[in-house]
Amino acid sequence: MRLDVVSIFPEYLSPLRLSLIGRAVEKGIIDLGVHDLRDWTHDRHRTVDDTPYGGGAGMVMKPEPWAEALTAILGVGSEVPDGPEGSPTAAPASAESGPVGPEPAAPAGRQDRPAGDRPLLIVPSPAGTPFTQAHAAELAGREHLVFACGRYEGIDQRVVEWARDHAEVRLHSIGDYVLNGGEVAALVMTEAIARLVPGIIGNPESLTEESLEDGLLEYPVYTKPAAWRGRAVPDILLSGNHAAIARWRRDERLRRTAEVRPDLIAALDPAALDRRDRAVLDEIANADPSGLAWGDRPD
Ligand code: 6GU
Repeated sequence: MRLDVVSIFPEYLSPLRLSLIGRAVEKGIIDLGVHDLRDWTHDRHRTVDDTPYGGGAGMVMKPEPWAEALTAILGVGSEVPDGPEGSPTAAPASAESGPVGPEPAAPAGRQDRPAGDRPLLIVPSPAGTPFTQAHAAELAGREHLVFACGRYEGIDQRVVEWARDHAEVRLHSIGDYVLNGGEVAALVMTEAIARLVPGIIGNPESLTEESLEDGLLEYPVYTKPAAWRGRAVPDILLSGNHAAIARWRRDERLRRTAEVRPDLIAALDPAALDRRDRAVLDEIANADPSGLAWGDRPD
């Protein structure tokens, strides 16, 4: 997988060189480029922002540096220049020497490739679609992901519109709160994606049993000692009865999820629930006087 990130704070992305993703980059499973947007400016002050049309607080990221950066990174072919103040679209020499990402952007012309192989441009934004595990799993199979990290009040809207002619473009949010910029959100999304890329995690089984893969939260886990500060590990986990342990774990997942994320329970496919699942959920619903039993729920 090729992974490019563009930011005015490339140092913010240095965690991509650590741990799991860092090792994948070293092994060549992930080909990483971190780029400083200011490398595509041409004025003395390396300006990336300007005041918003229509007024209002804050600054907006100018379209020209973004278009030049994305032209180089997405491998856009012959483009109409921006106009009199526009400039050639080739990446400047320094573009590929960000502090954490010296690799060149791979050329990625697109018209003649299958849709899934087109570069995918992800714009982290609180106005985007909520990013989920299902998105992470889908994106882990992509050839080329590019994250465009905005700051200030955002990037000029025309950049997104223009980019749609050259790549698949998606806006994603990581939750209902406001960050100062897209960098941390890009880190969150790349971690969720990269750990699903084949060859990155030693034991792929640990991926399939996990929280949210099937719409439920994780069961509680325990390790030695069996008794600690007056608290015992649940007996069943010491029983050696693997079927009973699996059932207990599933019950715990259902209980936990019903307690803290009833929205996830409501979203479950009823066909994915067995009789025992329904009994556990009914028990929880009956214990809660305001709750509807599973079978009584609308839909
Ligand atoms: Cl993706 N960006 C910013 N700036 N704030 C956010 C976010 C993204 N997701 C939640 N809050």
